[in-house]
Amino acid sequence: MTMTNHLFDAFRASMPAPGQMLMETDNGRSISYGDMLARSGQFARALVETGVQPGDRVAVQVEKTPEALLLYLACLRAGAVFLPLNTAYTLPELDYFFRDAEPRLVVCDPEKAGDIQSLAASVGAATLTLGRDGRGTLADRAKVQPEDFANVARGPDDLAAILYTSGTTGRSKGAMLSHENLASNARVLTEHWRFGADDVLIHSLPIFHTHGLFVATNVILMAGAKMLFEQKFDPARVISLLPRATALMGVPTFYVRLLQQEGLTKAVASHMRLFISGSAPLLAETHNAWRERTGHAILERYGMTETNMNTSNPYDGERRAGTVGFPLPGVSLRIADPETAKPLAQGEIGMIEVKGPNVFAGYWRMSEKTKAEFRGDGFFITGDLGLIDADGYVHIVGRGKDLIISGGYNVYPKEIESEIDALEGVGESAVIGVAHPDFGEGVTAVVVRRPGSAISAADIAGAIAGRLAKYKHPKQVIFVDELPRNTMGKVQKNVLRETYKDIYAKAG
Ligand code: MLC
Ligand code: AMP
Repeated sequence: MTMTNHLFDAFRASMPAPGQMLMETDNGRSISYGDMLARSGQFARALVETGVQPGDRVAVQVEKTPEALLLYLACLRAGAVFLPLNTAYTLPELDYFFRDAEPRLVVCDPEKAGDIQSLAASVGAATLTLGRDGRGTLADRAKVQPEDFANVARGPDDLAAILYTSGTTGRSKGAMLSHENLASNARVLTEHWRFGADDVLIHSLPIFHTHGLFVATNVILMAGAKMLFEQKFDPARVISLLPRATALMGVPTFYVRLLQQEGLTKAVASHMRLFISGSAPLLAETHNAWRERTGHAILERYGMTETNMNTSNPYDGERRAGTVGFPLPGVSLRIADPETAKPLAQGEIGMIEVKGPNVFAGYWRMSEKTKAEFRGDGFFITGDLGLIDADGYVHIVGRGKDLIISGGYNVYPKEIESEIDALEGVGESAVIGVAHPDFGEGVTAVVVRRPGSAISAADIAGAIAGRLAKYKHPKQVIFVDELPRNTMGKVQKNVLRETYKDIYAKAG
């Protein structure tokens, strides 16, 4: 009897002939669909041999390699919960995730294994390694296994993955994503964006977040298509790949940097059928410049870790700059009063709330927090402020949550403020996002010194270096005598954002 494994079976159902390529890497490796099936089976067996049982978390902090993707698929097949972690996370950050998620197994880069192994052991997890060359103790254990593997049965509601998103309160929350959350979204996106077996996607995103892992990879697997799998985003490389590709998915910073390349022309982009942007707002000016240079209208979509993708501009029809398009099929979206939850009239600005098979199962071991972020009728409160225009396009006009998005990575000010405030010599701080030409928003710290202290920007940078991932570090630290406050005593971040709005105007 064959077991059903909800998400993997969905991929399997659209799998092309085993000899068809799934990916080609920038260092000349090719992985066919047949290889994927055989090797993910070996990896799944290695997981089971290591003691991973259905429902166990497998925490993974590794460089982007085909083997890292095989590990994701192996987790699905073994019924484990895949827990990817940004390679930039520091040891104190990892320590939190391990304590919270209690993984059975941690897979890390061999170069970091010394430090990570003891953190993992302190929560009772085993450690295996997987390096940037695809080798390590996990790969060693996998390659001696038989290639066939009887998938562990998993239903639509079983967990496939936990992805951590930082919280406004400073504590990261693990968003629990079910097999059906991922399967339904991948299916809808594949159809909506017309992906088919002939597509070739340039994959230059990291694979530890929703965008690179689920939106990009799951869509390719669901379409039986191929990826040009790049270790990291390199604009000149991307331009050189355009004539062999049909689609690109990126964060706005990708498009800003590609526009700086002289080689970006209509001719070089003529083989492409689709450019997609998301994870942060794409400026209308970038959209327009792209259309002028390449003849293509970038298709912008909107999603988040908790919900997968919610809206998309149309494939046919007008892709309207500065909007995120329409709710995807199966997704209900409404604009509500943030305080009273009362639905608002068309054109009014309010909280974006969504409901559908894409919306996550809740935060890992945080039932109160989960409850607080859903309305009684099951709509999830996104924290994004928006409106629906007369033609039905959704516009995101701001955030109700105190969040900065830098180069597509979320940074929660509270987390940085807590680190800075803990330093001797600091009275208080406010961390804000300021318009940045490359990253969209630049993380900026406004700091009040304690009387008599001479603490400098370099001192602050040095102190947080080993504690916070690099992309969270302030690009500038500004010292002031006091922070602006309203009559309630609350720091007025809007005043700070206005005061410092031009500090990155000339940055590149
Ligand atoms: C790197 N740095 C960043 C940064 N990325 N700083 C702020 N914000 C970022 N996003 C730091 C580096 O540590 C380095 O520090 C310096 O900036 C310059 O590095 P770089 O070489 O220019 O960076 P690069 O490696 O090119 O990375 C930039 C990037 C990358 C934009 C390509 O950040 C990226 O791939 N972003 C994609 C993020 C993503 O996938 N988001 C999706 C989340 S899912 P120093 O000091 O050492 O020089 C989601 C849901 C949805 O949001 O809807 O999709
Ligand atoms: P994350 O928690 O990393 O998944 O980030 C999700 C957040 O990114 C959303 O809540 C939005 O604030 C933002 N986001 C994603 N796509 C877009 C977009 N196209 N335009 C504006 N903001 C976006």
